[in-house]
Amino acid sequence: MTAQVLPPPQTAHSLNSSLSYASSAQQHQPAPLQRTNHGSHIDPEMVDWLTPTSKDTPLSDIRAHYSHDGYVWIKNVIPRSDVFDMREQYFQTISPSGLLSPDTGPREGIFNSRLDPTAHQGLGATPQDSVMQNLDEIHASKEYQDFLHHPDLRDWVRRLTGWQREAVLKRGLLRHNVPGSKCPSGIHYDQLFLRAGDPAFVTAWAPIGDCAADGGGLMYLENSCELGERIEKRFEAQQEKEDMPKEERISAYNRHMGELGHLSHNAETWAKGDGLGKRWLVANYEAGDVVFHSPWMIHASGQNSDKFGRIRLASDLRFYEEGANLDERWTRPFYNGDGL
Ligand SMILES: O=C(O)CCC(=O)C(=O)O
Ligand SMILES: [Fe+2]
Repeated sequence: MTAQVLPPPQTAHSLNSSLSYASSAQQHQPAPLQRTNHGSHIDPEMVDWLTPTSKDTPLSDIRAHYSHDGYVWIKNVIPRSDVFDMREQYFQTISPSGLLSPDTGPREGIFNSRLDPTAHQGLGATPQDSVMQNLDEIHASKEYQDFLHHPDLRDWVRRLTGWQREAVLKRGLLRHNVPGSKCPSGIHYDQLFLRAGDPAFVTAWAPIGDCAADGGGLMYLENSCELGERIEKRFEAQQEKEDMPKEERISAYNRHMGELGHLSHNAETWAKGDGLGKRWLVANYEAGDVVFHSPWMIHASGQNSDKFGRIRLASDLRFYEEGANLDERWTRPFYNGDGL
C-alpha cells in the first residue's frame, strides 16, 4: 500500500480561521529584540511570534497547519530529561575546549563570559580546529545516534506525515551557539543542502535545552515556502544555462551560493529585499519541543543574547519516507571534512 504523503506546504490549504492552533498568550507581547549576524538589531516591526501547537490538537489541524505554514512547532514531544541527557553528553564531550563557566556543569551549559565568543563557535559557523575531533566524536556517539532514533520523535514524524515507515538521515547535526558569537546558521531553506535528493523530507529541529526567544533559536520567515521554491528554481535555471556539471549543481557551495552556502547572514536587509518584507517568527523554546519544517521553509538562527549565559544547543535531523529518493550524502554521521 502506498503511504500517504503530505501535500506541498502552502498549496493545499487556504488559511482556515477554524484552525485551533492559533492563539497563545505570548503572541500579545512584543517579541524581544533580535540581532543579525552583524550585531545590529533587526527592526522590531519585522519580528513576531511563532505559533505553538499542543500535542492534543486534532491531527487534521496539525497537518493543515504544517501544510499551510510550512512548519509546526509541537510542545513536549521528547521527555525533558532525555533532552538534558543529550545536552550533558555534548558539553561533556566538548568541554576540553574550556568553554564552560567555572563551577557550572555540562547539563547547564553556561558559557564562560570571560572568553572570546568568536573562538568558541559551533557547527554551521566556524569552529576552531581543536574542537573538531570532539565534534566528530559526539556525532558518531551511540547517545547521539540513539537520539536521532528517539521513539517519541519518530512517532510524531509518522503521525504528521502519514508515512508507514520513515528513514532518518544519520547525518543529524548538533550546533552550539555561545552568547555573543556569530549565528551558526545564515538564511536558507534546507533543500539547498540536500539537492541530491527529492524535496520530500521533513526536518525536525529540536532545541537541546531551553532557549529563550533572544537565545539564538531558529527564526522562520513567515509564509516563505513558495519563495524558497522560487529561489531554488532561479538557481536551477542559472545552472542549466551554464551547463554546470551535476556534482557542482548539487553543491550548496557552488559559485552562485553565498557565504557557507547561505542566502545571506543579514536577517534584516535580506528580509526587506529578497525576503519581500516578510517577518521573522521567533519563539521561547523549551527542552522537549520539536519544530517540524518543510524543505522550502526559509529560516535562520538568531544571535544568542541569553541573559543567563546559556549556550544554545540544538539538533536538526531529517526524515524521508522509506524508499524515497533521498540525498545519499547525508546517510553517514557528520565528520569534519565531509564537505557538506
Ligand atoms: O540550529 C540551527 O542553527 C540550524 C538548524 C537548521 O537550519 C535546520 O534545522 O534546518
Ligand atoms: Fe535549516
